Amino acid sequence: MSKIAFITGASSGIGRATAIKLAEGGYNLILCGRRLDRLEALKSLLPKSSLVKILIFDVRNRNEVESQIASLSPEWKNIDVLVNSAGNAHGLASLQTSDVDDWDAMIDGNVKGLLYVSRAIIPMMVERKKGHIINLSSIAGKQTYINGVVYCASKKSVEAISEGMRLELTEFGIKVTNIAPGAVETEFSEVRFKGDLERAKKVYEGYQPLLPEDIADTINYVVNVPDRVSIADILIYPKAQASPGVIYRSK
Ligand code: 8X3
Repeated sequence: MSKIAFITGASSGIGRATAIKLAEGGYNLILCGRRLDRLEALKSLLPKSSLVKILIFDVRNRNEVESQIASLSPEWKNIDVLVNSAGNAHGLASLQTSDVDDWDAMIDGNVKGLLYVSRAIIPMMVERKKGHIINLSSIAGKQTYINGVVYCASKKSVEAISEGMRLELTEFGIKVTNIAPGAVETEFSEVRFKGDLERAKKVYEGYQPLLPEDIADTINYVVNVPDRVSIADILIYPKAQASPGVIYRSK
């Protein structure tokens, strides 16, 4: 079988764009997400030369994660690339006013979910003495901003997890790449603002945000460098952005 990439959060945004890019490059894919209809629609777009397996689970549900990954047949367990793309922001408010359920959603999805999936897949990579894990962090993992404390904390955790995975897995020939994008136009802001499309649109007004395809291109690059090369950490902004709060917009 050709190489296999396992992608969480594949039903939208960066995960979806990465699936398309890697399929074009000849990968077989395990597409993971919560929404079967979206994953089926994505599968129908992919080149027929790519074998595609769909797994439906919420990364926050540890039992689902474990049982879905355990259900893979032996040949599908030869996972070469894990893209931990699932994750979201919920709310944009100060610590003392924000909704504690939003904190749970972010810590459970962005941190614990990523860990559950990785915990299930890393032993397979260790056994084969090869593999590449790509963790989607954020500029929020590098710099904390007002009203985003828990989201930033969850992404700082991703940074720590990437660093720790690299320390523990290099010995087994497994690469770990941490990718921290700035503003990418996806459903991210729509989810953060709980469906308020007007508010979400404003985040990307007056400049050209990154597109999910830009991050997919980066992922495609890091998985295709020579085997001797390990790209550890990448920070990517749109041209108009200089920090989380500094974006130059046209008037
Ligand atoms: C998304 C980027 O700046 O909205 O992770 O936190 S930001």
